[in-house]
Amino acid sequence: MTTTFPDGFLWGGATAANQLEGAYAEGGKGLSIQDVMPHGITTPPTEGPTPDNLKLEGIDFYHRYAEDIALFAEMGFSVFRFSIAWSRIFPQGDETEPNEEGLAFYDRVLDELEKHGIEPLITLSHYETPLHLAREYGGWTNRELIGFYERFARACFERYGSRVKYWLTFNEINSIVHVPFMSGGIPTPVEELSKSDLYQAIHHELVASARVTRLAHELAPGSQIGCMVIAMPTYPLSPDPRDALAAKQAEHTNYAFGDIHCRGYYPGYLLRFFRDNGIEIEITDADREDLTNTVDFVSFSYYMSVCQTADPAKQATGEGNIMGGVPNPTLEASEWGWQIDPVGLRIVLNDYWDRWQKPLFIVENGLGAKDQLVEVDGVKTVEDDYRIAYMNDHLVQVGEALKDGVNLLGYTSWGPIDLVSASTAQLSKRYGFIYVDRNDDGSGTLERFRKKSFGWYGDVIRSNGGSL
Ligand code: BGP
Repeated sequence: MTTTFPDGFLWGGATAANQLEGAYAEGGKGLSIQDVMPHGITTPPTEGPTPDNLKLEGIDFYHRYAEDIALFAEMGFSVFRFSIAWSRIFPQGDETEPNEEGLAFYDRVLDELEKHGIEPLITLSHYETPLHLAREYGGWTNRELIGFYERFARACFERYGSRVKYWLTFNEINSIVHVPFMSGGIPTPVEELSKSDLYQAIHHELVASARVTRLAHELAPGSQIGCMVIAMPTYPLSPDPRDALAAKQAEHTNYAFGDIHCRGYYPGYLLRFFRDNGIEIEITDADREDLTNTVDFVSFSYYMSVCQTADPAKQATGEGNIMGGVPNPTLEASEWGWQIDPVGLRIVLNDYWDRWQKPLFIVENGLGAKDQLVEVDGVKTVEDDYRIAYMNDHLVQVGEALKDGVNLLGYTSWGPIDLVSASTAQLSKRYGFIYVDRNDDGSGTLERFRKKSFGWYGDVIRSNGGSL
């Protein structure tokens, strides 16, 4: 079988602590913002953890990681992306000493990965700001968060730096523009949050990301640090140049994060956006210096594309899409309104490579769907041909991008094992190759079952993309 995927291409899956670990109060863990977000991203947080929050138990990866990693190994994973729950290491976020029990848990996960020859890819912050930092400090609007985050990162690099090469600083850092509480731990209701406060918080995250990049290079020589953005190509709704400009400007909102991470300074279009909108933020000389610590690679999630128009009458927002944009009349959508666009992935790969000339890493992609557990020859499984079709179509386009000359390090599908959805906080929006018996009402045995896609993905990995 011929393949366009290079030798050593990393194949695997991606997860986040808050969506699969569970054990929210074990091992000395403090509360994170997710522990008070039982109903997804649109409902205000609760006072404390409530029993209807599926994330509190997740899929119990905290206790079942060995079994789950063995299943990933069975598919042939060479990389596994997971996040370190900040509040396991610094329960409140502002302590000076890390929590040993929390550190020890990720030692065990890393041991297990090592046993199977799986490379770890760690996200330092995946929508999991310690709740205390949100409530007492206003989340990332507060400059003090830079120091707390740096201390957390230092503890991780000191402990795991010798065995972890790939690190991501903030998951989907550009999502903070749309979901400031989940992404930036900012408790102010969106309607009351000023643009200056929002962009100040963004600035703090960008400085923190750059400082931690420098720190990793100092403490863990050879480590590779990436930024992580939501990639969502935005097409003009029509050939009208005004629509093309509107699309470009919408892309700028996303590009800005990659531009600063890769170039080390604020782009002119963003400074103009600040001027036009009366946005004033504090950027010190030391911040400017810090920002010059650029990333080694660019990683991104890719689920969909959108359109943009200059015509206010046509500016309807697509359903279920936090990033905005106008639905594309040429594309089908998932059950949650996310428009399916495999070619868009080739476009993004070319675009990012042309723009930044840094190695790329696809760290999320997949189809959320309502799966049906059935019995075939006495074995419980899910016949998820729709998921196989989605992923196959996307990976074929990845192959095309490789032929276009794009430098791509690897591919981790989102949620290789079913976990709690970020946007809906439910389990019924499933992405996995492995089905987990847990339902939206919390019932279920937590037993794991291989879906049809499990075998399909294993074949893709073993043939290094040759079976696509
Ligand atoms: C990304 C997040 C993930 C994840 C994924 C799928 O935005 O980084 O945490 O959950 O999207 O989204 P959802 O779970 O809402 O379907």
